[in-house]
Amino acid sequence: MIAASTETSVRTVCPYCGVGCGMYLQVKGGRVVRVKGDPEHPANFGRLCTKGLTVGETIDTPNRLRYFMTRPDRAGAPVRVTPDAAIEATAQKLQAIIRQHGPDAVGFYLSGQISTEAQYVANKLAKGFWGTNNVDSNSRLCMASAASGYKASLGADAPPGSYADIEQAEAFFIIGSNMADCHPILFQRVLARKKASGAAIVVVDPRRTSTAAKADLHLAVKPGTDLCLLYGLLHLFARDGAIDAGFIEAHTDGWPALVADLMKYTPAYVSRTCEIEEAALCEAARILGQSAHWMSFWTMGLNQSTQGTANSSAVCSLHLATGTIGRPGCGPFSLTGQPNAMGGREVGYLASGLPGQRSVHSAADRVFCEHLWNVSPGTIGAQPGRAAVEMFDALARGKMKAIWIIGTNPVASMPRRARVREGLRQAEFVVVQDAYQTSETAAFADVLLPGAVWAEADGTMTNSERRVTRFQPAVPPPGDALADWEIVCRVAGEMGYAEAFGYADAEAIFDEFRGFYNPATHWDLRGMSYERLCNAPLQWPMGPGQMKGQAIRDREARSDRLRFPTSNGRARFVNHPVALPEETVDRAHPFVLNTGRLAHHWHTLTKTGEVAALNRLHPSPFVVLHPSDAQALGIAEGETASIGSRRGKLVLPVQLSTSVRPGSCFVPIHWNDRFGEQLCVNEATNDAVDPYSLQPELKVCAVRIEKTMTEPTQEEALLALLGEGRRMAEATHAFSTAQRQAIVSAFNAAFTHGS
Ligand SMILES: Nc1nc2c(c(=O)[nH]1)N[C@H]1C(S)=C(S)[C@@H](COP(=O)(O)OP(=O)(O)OC[C@H]3O[C@@H](n4cnc5c(=O)[nH]c(N)nc54)[C@H](O)[C@@H]3O)O[C@H]1N2
Ligand SMILES: Nc1nc2c(c(=O)[nH]1)N[C@H]1C(S)=C(S)[C@@H](COP(=O)(O)OP(=O)(O)OC[C@H]3O[C@@H](n4cnc5c(=O)[nH]c(N)nc54)[C@H](O)[C@@H]3O)O[C@H]1N2
Ligand code: SF4
Ligand SMILES: [Mo]
Repeated sequence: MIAASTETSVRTVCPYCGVGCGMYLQVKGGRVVRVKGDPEHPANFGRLCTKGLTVGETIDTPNRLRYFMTRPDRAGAPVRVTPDAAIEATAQKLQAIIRQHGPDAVGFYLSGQISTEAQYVANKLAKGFWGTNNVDSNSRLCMASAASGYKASLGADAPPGSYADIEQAEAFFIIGSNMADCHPILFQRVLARKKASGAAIVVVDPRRTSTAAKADLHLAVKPGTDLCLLYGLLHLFARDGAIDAGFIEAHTDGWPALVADLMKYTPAYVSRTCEIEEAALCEAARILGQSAHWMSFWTMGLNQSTQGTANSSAVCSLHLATGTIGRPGCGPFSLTGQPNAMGGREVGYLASGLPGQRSVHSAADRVFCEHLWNVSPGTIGAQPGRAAVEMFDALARGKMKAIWIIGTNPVASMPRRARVREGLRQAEFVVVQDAYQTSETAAFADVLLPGAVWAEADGTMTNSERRVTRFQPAVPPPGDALADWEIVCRVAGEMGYAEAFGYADAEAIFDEFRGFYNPATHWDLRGMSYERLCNAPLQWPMGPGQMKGQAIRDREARSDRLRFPTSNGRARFVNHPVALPEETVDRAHPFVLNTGRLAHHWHTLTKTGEVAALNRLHPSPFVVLHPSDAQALGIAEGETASIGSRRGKLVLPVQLSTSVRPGSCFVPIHWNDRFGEQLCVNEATNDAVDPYSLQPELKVCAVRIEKTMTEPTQEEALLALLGEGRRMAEATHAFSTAQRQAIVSAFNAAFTHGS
């Protein structure tokens, strides 16, 4: 027994962004009292950002979901039941629906914020045992376009390089990413490299973000025109002799066809289309073209687009054309948003995926997985399941009857979210497995399953650079909460699959997952084990007996031996036509709505909303307008405006700033229903998707902005008051725990099913 007064230290990983910083949780008296950066972790070398430093405060909060609950009456509040009762009810209801409507009537909607082990067992249960490929995840809103772009261009998903390339690069191209706020520790490494070696930073973002503020060159591109800009850069590389003809010849296909099409993307044309200075475009091409070593970073500004796959492939093309790939200091590097989005992609938690970067499209892959899962041939369907947007749509149309949501809050985070609410209302059975009870989605659950957070469970997560870090229990889970993988396995057992899901622990799941080694994509965890991961995080590919993972994939000592993981070993120049965003502005909706993140908050605030210091940094929601637009609309700073699209509207206080382009506005995604009515930006966003990645266009939709004059209704005033009370409670700790709980419950009561 450890004495209650002794402080112990548990090595773990930060559960927020995909940088995947290593950290220690300092535990005393059964509580996490402090968080420290892990000085040896190769992602952060001891540093942590504000979110990481305060994550200890999100573990033991009044808003944790502590008990298994069912909601006998959808209009009423959920009631506490025993874990066995909830697990049995879930298993029986799912089984009944599968029996009556077939396996495609059910599905999982998963998250890049749960362990690889939990993602793996959920995927196995649906695809291998229920017999449906209806497994998708919030990565569909996040990384899907990077994944499909990588596969199309390089043959396999995941970046070819590592963070350590930063310290060898001479230039950085950051496009559609606000790295300074969203991947802060990695951006510090970029800034340190700039300071040490003079490496130049080029940023492409319609907003002047904190990232753009540090750039040598900022191209404030017209929203949704990045593909044209990327082709413009390729055009200039070709025109100015910045291409590596030897590399193109030896390792790629498709250049002649692409180069012919590039003729059109002259600086003058690109400057007009993207609304940037011609000279600035030429300067960007010069900086990148003249650097022998440079890296690209991209995230949601490129991925969340109906051209997301094309955008991602075009970034790869910049590197293939200049031969800046497969060697140190180089490469196209897509940053993962969530802490374990990479693990999910490896597990195959998108609708077409199978473990070990396999695909339901491939007969050989299906047979391989059926064999390892010991299920009969033909169990895994050849058709991909429903992707996120389609899944909720299918629920709304009655094509699907049940959904099991784990670790994500789609009622707040999905585009055109009215359709999501409709889907959940129409569904016969909604299971929500969450660690917090304040998620907007929890209000729609028939069954609530309490997940343990990462600090209370065993598991692994894989960060942006393919590095696997293990986490271990530092404190016990609250109430009846269980590790996410365990809940899934217990339901599976109850459904009659006890043998296939009777894992003794998370390690047993990891060991099974390693067996999915895929020589075709170089995905290889065989050299890893829980024991080895205890001592240090490890990067894949890592074969059996290897001491170290491979920092740069697709690299050979002799360049003539370089093989990309495509069928012929050559990378591909993918040639997609340039198109406009699905929704363009018109007279009725003359503004572009851009959405995204703030530095100190995380998504839908179930976690960072509990941290007083972070609430002080970003206390409340807002919309950013350009002063010239605000003047024309007659809106002053601090007044409220309604922002309405063809789908729905929100009402927010206005902040004025020249950081947004005239004709655009920016709304952070963090504040949703529990903070008041008409705050959720996804009431307005568009659910049009990229044809390849099926990722929705969350960054561009057309809106009308108007000054709001109306007095708040009594209900609005009451809700605002409750919201204010709640924020005060958090900010000042002026209320007792019981008072805080009463405020939270009163608030939640206002948002029971469907209100
Ligand atoms: N602080 C914080 N950090 C986070 C998160 C968080 O919630 N808070 N979430 C994590 C997750 S899951 C993710 S996915 C990442 C997201 O990380 P980022 O993608 O960096 O963050 P976003 O704010 O969504 O969007 C990035 C930028 O895209 C720009 N953009 C909008 N439209 C366009 C366009 O047409 N072209 C270009 N080039 N840019 C455009 C926006 O102005 C914005 O600055 O962050 C991760 N890190
Ligand atoms: N308009 C607009 N919408 C967006 C985006 C945008 O840029 N603009 N970005 C999109 C992107 S990139 C993303 S990633 C999504 C994020 O959207 P979500 O995934 O919906 O956001 P989170 O708030 O992170 O939700 C995570 C949920 O999991 C719960 N949770 C946390 N830890 C655990 C755990 O260990 N176990 C379990 N079971 N539950 C846990 C939290 O309480 C929370 O309810 O939003 C997307 N939506
Ligand atoms: S940079 Fe990301 S992983 Fe690192 S401490 Fe901050 S939120 Fe956590
Ligand atoms: Mo994300």
